[in-house]
Amino acid sequence: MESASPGEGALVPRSWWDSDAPPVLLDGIWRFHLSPDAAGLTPDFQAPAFDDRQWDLLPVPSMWQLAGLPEAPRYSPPAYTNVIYPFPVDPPLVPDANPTGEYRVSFAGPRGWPAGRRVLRFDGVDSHATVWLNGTLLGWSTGSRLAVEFDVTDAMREGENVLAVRVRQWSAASYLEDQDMWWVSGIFRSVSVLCRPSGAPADVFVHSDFDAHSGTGTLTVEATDTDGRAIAGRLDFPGLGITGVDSRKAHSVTGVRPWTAEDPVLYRGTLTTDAEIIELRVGFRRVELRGGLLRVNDVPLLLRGVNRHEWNPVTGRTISIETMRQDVALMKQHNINAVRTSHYPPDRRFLDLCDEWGLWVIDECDLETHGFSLNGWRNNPSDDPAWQPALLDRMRRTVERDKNHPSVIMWSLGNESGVGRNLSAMAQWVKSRDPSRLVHYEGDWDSKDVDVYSRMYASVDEVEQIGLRTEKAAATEELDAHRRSLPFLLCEYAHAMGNGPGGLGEYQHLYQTYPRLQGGFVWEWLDQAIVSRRAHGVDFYAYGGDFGEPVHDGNFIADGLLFPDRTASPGLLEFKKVIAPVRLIIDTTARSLQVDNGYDFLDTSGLNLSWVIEDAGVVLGRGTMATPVVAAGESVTVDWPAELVAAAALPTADQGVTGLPVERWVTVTAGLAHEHAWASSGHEIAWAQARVAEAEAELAVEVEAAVTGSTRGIAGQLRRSGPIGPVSIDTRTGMLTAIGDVAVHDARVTCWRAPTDNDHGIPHDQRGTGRSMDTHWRAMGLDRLQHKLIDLTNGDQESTAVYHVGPAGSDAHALVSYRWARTDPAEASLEMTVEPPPQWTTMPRIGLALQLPGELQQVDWFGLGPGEAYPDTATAVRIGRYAAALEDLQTPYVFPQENGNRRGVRWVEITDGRTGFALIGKPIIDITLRPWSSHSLSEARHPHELVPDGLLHLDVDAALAGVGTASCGPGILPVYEVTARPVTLTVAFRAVEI
Ligand code: IPT
Repeated sequence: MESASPGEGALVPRSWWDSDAPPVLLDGIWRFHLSPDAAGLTPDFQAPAFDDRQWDLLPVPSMWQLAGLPEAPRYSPPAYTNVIYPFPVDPPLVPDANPTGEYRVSFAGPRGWPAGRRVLRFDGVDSHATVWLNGTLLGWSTGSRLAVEFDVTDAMREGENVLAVRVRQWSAASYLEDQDMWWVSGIFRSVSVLCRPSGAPADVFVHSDFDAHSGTGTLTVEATDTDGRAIAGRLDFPGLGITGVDSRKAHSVTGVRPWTAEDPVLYRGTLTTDAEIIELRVGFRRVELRGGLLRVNDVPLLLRGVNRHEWNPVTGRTISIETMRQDVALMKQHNINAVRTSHYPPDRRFLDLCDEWGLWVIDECDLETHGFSLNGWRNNPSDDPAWQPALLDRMRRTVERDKNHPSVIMWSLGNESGVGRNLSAMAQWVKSRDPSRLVHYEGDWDSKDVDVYSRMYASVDEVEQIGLRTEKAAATEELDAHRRSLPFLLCEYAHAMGNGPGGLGEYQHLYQTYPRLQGGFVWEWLDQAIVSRRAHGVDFYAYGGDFGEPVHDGNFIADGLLFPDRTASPGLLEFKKVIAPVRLIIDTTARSLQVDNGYDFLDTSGLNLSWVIEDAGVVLGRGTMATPVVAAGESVTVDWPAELVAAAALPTADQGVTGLPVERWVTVTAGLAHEHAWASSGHEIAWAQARVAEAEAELAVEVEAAVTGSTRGIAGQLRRSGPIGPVSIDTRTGMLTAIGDVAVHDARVTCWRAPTDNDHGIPHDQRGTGRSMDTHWRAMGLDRLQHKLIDLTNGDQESTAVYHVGPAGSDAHALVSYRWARTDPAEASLEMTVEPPPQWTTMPRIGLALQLPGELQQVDWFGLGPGEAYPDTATAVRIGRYAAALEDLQTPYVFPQENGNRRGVRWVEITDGRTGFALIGKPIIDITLRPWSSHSLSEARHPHELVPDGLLHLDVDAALAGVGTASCGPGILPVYEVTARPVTLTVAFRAVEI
């Protein structure tokens, strides 16, 4: 348990296959007992006669720390740390307090199996397992996410068998498994007993090469016995015209359809040996590094990837085939074409799905020693010869299990494990065992052992330098020359924690500009939270610290493109749009559409184009248009169909809403022409919008009779409020007190937001202060501004108030003027000019915050939508007319933070269903509406702590900062910052009745 050895007694690792010698699954309800430490271990529990009837029942597979949840952990609690080990770094020793699960199950030995070896297989046990069958010690194993098999030919009986497994949470191997994830344990993947008939192969290695020039596929199926000698067999692949051929020879097939992630063609066949019929699924493709580029079938790839941990908020790393299907389908639906299995090989069935539905895979070894970095990398197992067998064992088990998956194009040595000889040894072993794929590892920036230069969270500027090949040199000339010959990948970028990631488009632009930049993998796919329950019955998503861990990394575990329940976050929608494989460019002058095909292999014949043209959401016409067949990488321009040209020339549609601005927009959509396993026909892949100049210049703007209305506010306000058009202004302060009948409270400038996870992070690029935005903004006092009236003019139908606005203790203040004027009888406009002091350098927002009656819950707007958007996350939203209830305008980030901004708003109506008011941007505004204040939002630690306070909090912004990715990576790009420059918000108000 405290030895650097990988284990004892296991069989040589091999590839997985389905055969006519089917497994007996031992998954089900087992007996379980947890001991908190060595003293509590059960003597002789492995003896078949041991009476386990008092023990608990626990499902296998499962993770014991999640048992009892959501109420409370029944055994030991889950714990989350990122880099830091949750135990003293004293390798190979681990703490005495070592939660240990003892498992027992009895099963009937299968009858009628052919003669041969019997094998007990564990697909995943976290982290250290000692295994007995019928009291006989079979051995022990580590490598939590790696399969292990034991020979049970002698130990297994035909009648009743008793399997006993002791699973320790901590072992020497824990030092190799410091991935950024929950520390949870148990037999968490399937357990089975297999028959390996006498004379059947011990391993099968399928080589399926493809020559893109000749279109010829070459199939070689290498079946070997336990000594590595070739076994004779017969190959049958009806789809390839191969019947009954000798499997030991290479078979060339002309005219095969190659496998790509875009068109994952698999040929099904069998390998028949004297002892077993093995089912094979073959994809023909050639992965190579040529001309400094990663190519498949000769074509350089552009990877639009994500990092995927295996996680389910209820079952942890035990996940069902349905969840795997859901993940692959969601990835495909969102234009993702690649996955890095961070940071361990996934359940093998996930790779089957990647083969079938098409994803490029970087299969990563189960290795991370990141916590050694906190101790100056002293004693890092990556460079200590004592650990070499363990590291090689992990690499070997990764490659051997997964080597027959066409989707796997790269092997990754692991993650964040520093540098060292053992990593070099792993790379060398991989290259000799499987030269048909590339080797990846990020942790050694000199890239000496690898075939791709890989980095994480590099800034846009640095990535551009790499694209231009003007990056800083590697450690030696030789290493530098090698690295410059390599393509570049961001194996992690765009940290999807909370609101964000911002700035995806800038990276995508670089990938599309510089051939050396072959794409990247967003960190990460899913928020890894745990469903937990508060005493009063409220379920919530728990993160680090919620289980009382003394050392933890808080909500850094909730950093995915999917929320924990696998619904898409705004970040995923943004990613889908940014990486869309097809780009549509609408030319409203030429009445044409340009179709740029960014697929690597496919032409556009799998897509259907359709269009719709609208006046502020009122549809003037819609239809389809013929899709030009554009080859991969090419571009074609076609004319609009006559119906679209005609619709574009129609007079302005009646809005049913008076006086609000109308714009005409055309939207073109590319959807799937056919049904796929992962999406139905019509599923949207790409879209574009453009504003069409209206044929009729005249907009029907009928101004209704003056609506000044009376106010509902307190008497004093009423008396002293002077109506300006539909609004009432306090004549003592120059501040808004009512819009029509709607009382307004505290309408004043705001320059602050509830910090996002990214606002909490210190930008890696260290631009500016080296502090987080949150620290900076609070130091400036932007969260606690006070007003001092300097000048007030009350005129007839207008009012101007000038204020100094600054925080306590500081002599820096903004000069803010509120200028109200009647624009017409029904409309009043505000021009708020804010001149921030130079000391405020960079700010989250400049806008007007209003508090309104809480009954105003219905929101109807014309602008970008339907989802939230910030300046650097505004690609996925489109112009339209949208309606939403207040609660649906809140984005449920696992950690509460600024969210829900609606951008590019032309006008918005906010009502209680009958009356309310409209805001009209001059020309556009950002709006956020919440049932609580930004201050409450910034105090809450979980969404359920947020309670509506009876008011509607509305922010109307003239300037809003982007979100960036500083939670792990670069900060907000300069172009998306709000700098201390004068800003004017111009907005008109109307009272409305529905
Ligand atoms: C990087 C890790 O590789 C990944 O596992 C995860 O922790 C991610 O960061 C942040 O969520 S390492 C980081 C120090 C750059």
